[in-house]
Amino acid sequence: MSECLFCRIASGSLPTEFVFEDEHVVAFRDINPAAPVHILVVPRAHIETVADLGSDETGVMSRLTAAANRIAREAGVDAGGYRLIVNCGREGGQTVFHLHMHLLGGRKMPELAA
Ligand code: DGP
Repeated sequence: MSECLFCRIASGSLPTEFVFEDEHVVAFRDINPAAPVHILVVPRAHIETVADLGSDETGVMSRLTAAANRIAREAGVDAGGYRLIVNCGREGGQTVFHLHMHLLGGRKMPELAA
């Protein structure tokens, strides 16, 4: 059995309600939400970080973005706007080492610090 948390969620071995799923991607609510809408969009394939994507794997990010845009529309945050974040590595704030995109919406996001 995979020890990776998001592999276990994606495979269904750790029961989690999906807000979206298809052949390549699953999406579910963040356990520690930082906004009224805080969804994690995750490839089913185990890729540790965005830095591990090869030049022939850019489709992975396209799929995550397309899913996030669709979920944002369904959650009703598309008109007001939302934030998509991919943390990479420890100094990038990544804590779960399975590539994922955060979709944050439903409140005004602060400007990024310089
Ligand atoms: P990051 O720091 O970018 O690696 O984001 C990891 C996110 O994963 C963090 O916001 C909390 C969330 N998270 C951690 N464990 C679980 C879990 O078991 N279930 C869910 N739904 N989210 C989790």
